[in-house]
Amino acid sequence: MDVTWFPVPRNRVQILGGFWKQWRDLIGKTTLFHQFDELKAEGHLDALSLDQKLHRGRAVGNDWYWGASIFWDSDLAKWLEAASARLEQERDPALEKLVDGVIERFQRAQLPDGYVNSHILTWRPQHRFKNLRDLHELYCAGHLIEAAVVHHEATGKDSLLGVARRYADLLCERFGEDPGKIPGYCGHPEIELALIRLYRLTGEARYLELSRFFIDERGRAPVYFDRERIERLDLREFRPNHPGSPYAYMQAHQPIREQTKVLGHAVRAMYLFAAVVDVGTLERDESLLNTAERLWRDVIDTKLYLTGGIGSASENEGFTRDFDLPNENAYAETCASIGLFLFAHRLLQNRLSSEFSDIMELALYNCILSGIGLDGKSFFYDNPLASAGNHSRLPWPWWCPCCPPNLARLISSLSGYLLSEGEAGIAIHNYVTCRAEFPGLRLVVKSGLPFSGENEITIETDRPIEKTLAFRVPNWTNNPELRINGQTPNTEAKDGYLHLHRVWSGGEKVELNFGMPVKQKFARFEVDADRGRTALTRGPLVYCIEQADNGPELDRYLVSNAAKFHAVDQKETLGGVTVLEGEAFRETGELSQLYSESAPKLESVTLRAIPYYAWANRGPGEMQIWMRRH
Ligand code: FUB
Ligand code: ZN
Repeated sequence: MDVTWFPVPRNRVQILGGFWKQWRDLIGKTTLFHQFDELKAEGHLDALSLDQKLHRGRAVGNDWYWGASIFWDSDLAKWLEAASARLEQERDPALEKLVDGVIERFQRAQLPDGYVNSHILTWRPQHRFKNLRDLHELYCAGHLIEAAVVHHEATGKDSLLGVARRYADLLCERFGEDPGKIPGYCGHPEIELALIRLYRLTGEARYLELSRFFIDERGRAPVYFDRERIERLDLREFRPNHPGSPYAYMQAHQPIREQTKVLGHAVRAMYLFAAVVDVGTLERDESLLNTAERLWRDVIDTKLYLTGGIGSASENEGFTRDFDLPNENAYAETCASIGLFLFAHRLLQNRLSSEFSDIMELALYNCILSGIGLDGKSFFYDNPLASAGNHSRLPWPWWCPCCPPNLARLISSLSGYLLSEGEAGIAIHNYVTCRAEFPGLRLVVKSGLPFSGENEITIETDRPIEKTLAFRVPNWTNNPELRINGQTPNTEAKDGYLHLHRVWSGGEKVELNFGMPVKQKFARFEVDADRGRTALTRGPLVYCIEQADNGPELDRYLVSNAAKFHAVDQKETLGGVTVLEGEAFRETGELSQLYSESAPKLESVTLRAIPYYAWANRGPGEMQIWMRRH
C-alpha cells in the first residue's frame, strides 16, 4: 500500500491568472447568475414550496413533464455548491443573497424529522424511501449534503449544514442492517460520496459507517430493489430497455468487490467507484482499493474516448461493450467525465501516479470543458466526437439539467484538485497559475497551459525547510526539463512524477518545461469507429476540425501519417487559442456515376484544427476529431 496523500484544500490555493482564472471568473460572474435565472424560471425554487399549484409542467418534444422532478433538488444543490465555492474565492453580496435565499427555501421545506425532497413531498408524500430504485431521494440528499459542506467551509455559516446534518442523521436512523432499518441503497449512487465529505468535516463515524453500508449492501442477492417493489405492490418486473443486466444501470448487478468489468450508467458507476476509493482509503480496506483499481483499468483500457469522455450509449447513458466508441453518436455525458475526474482524484490520493492525474487533465480540458460554451451560458449534455452540424449548445434545454451546475461546481472548486500533501511531501498534479499555502512554505505557480508547456514555480519559505516536491510529468510531453535557478538538480522519477528532495531556503525558481509537440493519435484496431482515422493532440488538448474553418463535407479530408502540423497562436479566435495548421488532402470533383473505375482526385490543402473544447461556438456546422487517414 502506498503512502496516503491528501488534497490541498480549495481555500489554501488561489487561482491567480491564466486560462483557468478566465474560466473561473466567467462561471462566477456569468454562468452562476444565468443558471440561477434558469432554475428559477423552470420552477426549481417554487418546487420547494411543496405546493402542487405552483408547479409548472413543460412540453419537451412530444412528452409532457410535471414540475418538481425527481432530481430537481440535486440541480439546485449543485448550483449551491458551485456558488459557495465561488464565494470562497470572491465575496459577492449579490451572489450570497441568492445563495441565502435558496437555503431558506430548503430550510422551510424540511420536515421536523429532517426529511426534505420537493418531488416526494409534493407529489407522493406517502412514498418516502419506498422506491429507492427510481426516485433519486438519496441522490438529491447527497448533493444537498455536499453543497452544505462546501457552503460551511466557504462561508463559515451553518444554515445549510444544519439542514444537511438533520437529513443525514435521519438517514443514519432509517438505513442500515439493524432490525427495523431499511437495508436498501439508492438507484443513483452519490450519497456515499456525500456522507464521506460530511464525515471528514464533522468527524462523526456514523456517516462513514452508513457510506460503507451502502457500498457493501449494493448488489447483494436478493437485490433490494425487488423487495421494495413487491412491498409497494408493484408487480411489474423491472426490465429496462438497455444493455446489460437490469440492475447494472443502478450498479446493483453484483456486489462491488466482485465486479471485474464496468457496466451500466456511467455517472452512477463513477460516483460509486469514487466513494469506494474514499471508504477504502479511510478504512485501509485493500479489497475495496483493489476493486477500484481493477475497475479503473477496465474503463481506461476499453471504454475511454480520446477526449476523456465515457459512457458511449444514450440508451443507458452508459457503457456497452469494450471498444464500442462511436463518434457522432457518442453520449459522453459531461457529468460522466466529471465523475471520472472525481474517481481519478480519489485514486491519486491513494497511489501517487500520473496515470490518474493525466486522465483528470485530459477529461477536464476536453470532454468536461466542451460541456460549456465560450459565452458561459450555453451547455452540452452529451459531447460527441463528430457532428454533421446538428449539435448545438443550448441555454438550458433539458428536463434534467444535471450537467450545467455540475460543471460549474467542478470549475469553481478547481483549486482543490491541483495539489496534494502528505508525509512524503507536496505533489503538484495539474499546472495552473496559482498560489498555494503550506505551513512555513508557499508555492507560486505560473503556467502557460494549455497552450504552452512552460511552467515556473517560485518557492517562498519562512525559514529553510526540508521537503520533497513531486512534479507530475504529463504523458503528452517527450522531453521534460526541470531546472532550479538554471541548474539541473538530481531528481527521482517515480510513476510519472519527478521527486525533488532538498532544503528549500526560499526564492528558488523551478522551471518545468514540457515540450508540447503536435501528435497524431491512432486508435487500436478494435475501435471500429476510428479505424483508418487519425486525430490531432497538442499538450492536454484534443483538436478537431470544424466547418467554420474548413468548409463543409469534412469527410473529404485525408491526413497522412507523415503530415506536419504546426501550432499558431490566435489571440482573436475563440477567446484566444492556439490552432493547428497542416498539410492534408481533399477529395475533389464529383463522380458522374454512382460507381466508377476512376478514383476520386485529391488536392493538397491546408487544414486548420481548433481545440475540441471550443467547438460549436460559431454557429451550426460539421465537426470531426477523427479524420480519415491517407
Ligand atoms: O439521474 C440523474 C442524472 O441525470 C444522471 O446522473 C444523468 O446521467 C442524468 O440522467
Ligand atoms: Zn449530466
